[in-house]
Amino acid sequence: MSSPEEKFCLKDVLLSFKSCLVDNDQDVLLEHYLNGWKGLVKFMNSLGSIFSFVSKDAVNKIQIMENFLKGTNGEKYQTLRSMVEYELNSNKVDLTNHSNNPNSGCRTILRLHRALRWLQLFLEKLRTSSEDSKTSTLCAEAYNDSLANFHPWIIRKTATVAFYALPARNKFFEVMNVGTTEEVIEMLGEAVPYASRVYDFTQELYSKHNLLDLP
Ligand code: 1Q0
Repeated sequence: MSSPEEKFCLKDVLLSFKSCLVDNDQDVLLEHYLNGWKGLVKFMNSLGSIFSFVSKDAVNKIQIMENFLKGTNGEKYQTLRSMVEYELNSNKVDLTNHSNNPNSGCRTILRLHRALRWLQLFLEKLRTSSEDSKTSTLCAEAYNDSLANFHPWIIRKTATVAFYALPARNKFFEVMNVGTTEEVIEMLGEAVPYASRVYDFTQELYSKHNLLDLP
């Protein structure tokens, strides 16, 4: 478990996904979006090293995006809309072959975007779960309905085994550091719609540009 100063703050994550939405939900600020993910990774790390294979991948993808933001074309990566426009116009997106440009911003964000769908489903399941619900089951159901469709067998297997190490629902709520169960449920009720709005915008943007299957 993490030390107190590293304690996960659900509210901060919530606010990152809220504050990344701009232009009436018609764009997403990358920096705030990545801050949301960083908060989630902190939480995942506090659950123990069993999820380090997940957090390593997430951190790696966050890092790729931060490098774009800090790079010479950083201003092109301020928002998802500007990133898509820039990368498509400058042929930085490889639509068919992963090897030419393996780490475009578009394909990297797509991986996080798919994971956001898992998060959205998982949080909604947690929010509406009963006291005796098993977090491993809720997590596996959310995973099977989202990310699993994009993962090879070996990752699906590893993830499914790791889910059994998730803390029980009450412990989970406690680690979130929000307050009583009622307060956690209320917070989740606020969090899910923000994550959903970010997800919906990205899905529409990617679908419009045929980017949803980027290798
Ligand atoms: C709390 C439990 C965490 C469970 C996480 C479920 C997701 C399992 C995903 C398994 C990913 C395995 C690692 C590698 C995958 C990559 O192959 C894959 C594709 O990338 P690429 O470059 O090979 O094409 N990568 C991904 O699919 C991205 C996966 C990112 C997952 C990020 C998950 C972050 C989780 C945060 C914990 C949130 C805690 C929830 C409660 C918070 C309340 C607000």
